Amino acid sequence: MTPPLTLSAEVAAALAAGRPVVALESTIVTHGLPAPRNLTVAREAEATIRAAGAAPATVAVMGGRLHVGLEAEALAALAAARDVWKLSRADLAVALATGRTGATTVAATMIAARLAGISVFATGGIGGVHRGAETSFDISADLEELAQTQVTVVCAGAKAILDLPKTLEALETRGVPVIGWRTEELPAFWSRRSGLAAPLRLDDASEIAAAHRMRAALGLPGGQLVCNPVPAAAEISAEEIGAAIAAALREAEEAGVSGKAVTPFLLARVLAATEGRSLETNVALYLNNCRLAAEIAVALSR
Ligand code: PSU
Ligand code: MN
Repeated sequence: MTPPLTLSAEVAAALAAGRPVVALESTIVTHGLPAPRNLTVAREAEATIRAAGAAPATVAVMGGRLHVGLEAEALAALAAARDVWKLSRADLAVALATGRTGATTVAATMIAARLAGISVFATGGIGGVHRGAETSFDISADLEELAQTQVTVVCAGAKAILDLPKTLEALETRGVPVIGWRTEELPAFWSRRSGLAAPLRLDDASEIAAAHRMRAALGLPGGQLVCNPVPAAAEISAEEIGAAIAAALREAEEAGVSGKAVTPFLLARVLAATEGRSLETNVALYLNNCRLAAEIAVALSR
C-alpha cells in the first residue's frame, strides 16, 4: 500500500526539477489565526516563499488524501471550513483511512514533507512542553517528530504559553539541534528575547543547509529547529504579553481544557486579550520565517 499523496502541480514540477520547495502547515490556518485573516495570511505566506525563489507546499488532509501543496480553491475551502480536525502524528492515518478533512500540525506536516521529499518547513511557533507538564504530562508530539523526521523547521521559537526551559531540555534530550538565527538567545515567538541561551547559532543559510546534509550523512534521524526572532518592529515585549498569558492559563484551567484543545484555546485567549495586536506580530514573524525557510531551501537545492 502506498500513501494517498497528492502533490499540487506547482510542487510536483518543482520537486521533479530539483527546485527548492518549502512546506507549510495548515493548523495555523484553521486553528491558529482567525477568519478571514487566516486565508489572506496563508496566501501571503505562499507568495513570500515564491518571491524568495521556492515553491510553497501547504499540507492538509482533504477527502482522505494527503495534499502537499494546495491549489488556490482548496486553500480557500480549508480556511473557510468549520470543525476541521487538528491532525498530529497520532491522528494522521485514521483521518486518511476514513476519508476525513483535517489540518496538519508541525508533527504531521513534517511527516508529509518527508514523504514528498521536502526538506524545509516554515511555521510560526512549534508545540512544546506545557507549563505544569510535570503533572499534566502535556508535551507536544512536535518534539518527538523533530527527534525522528529529517526536516529543517523554521520557527520564531516557542510561545511563552509553554514552559520554555523545559521545552529546551526536552529538545536536547531528543538530540534536536536548536539553532538561533543570527542570535545567541532563544526567541520567544512574540518577543525577540527569552532570557535563555540558544544552544547553537548560525548566521548563514548555506551553513544551515550544510548541517542538514551532514545529519543525513551521519545517518542521524530527526530534524533541525531554526529559531528566527520576530522582526523588531513587530515585537511585543515579554512583560507586556505576560499578563495576557497568565490570564489565558487561568481560564484554561477553570474551563478544564485538555488535550489538543489546549494550544488553540490559549492562542485565542491571548489574541483576544491583546485586541488583535498579537495577531499582527504573529503574521509578521510567520512571513519572516517563510522568507528564511525559502533561503535555506534555495541553499539546499544548490
Ligand atoms: N504554536 C503556535 N501556533 C500554532 C501552533 C503552535 O504558535 O498554530 C499549532 C501548530 O500546528 C503546532 C500545534 O504544531 O499547534 C501544537 O499543538 P499541540 O500543542 O496540541 O501539540
Ligand atoms: Mn498537548
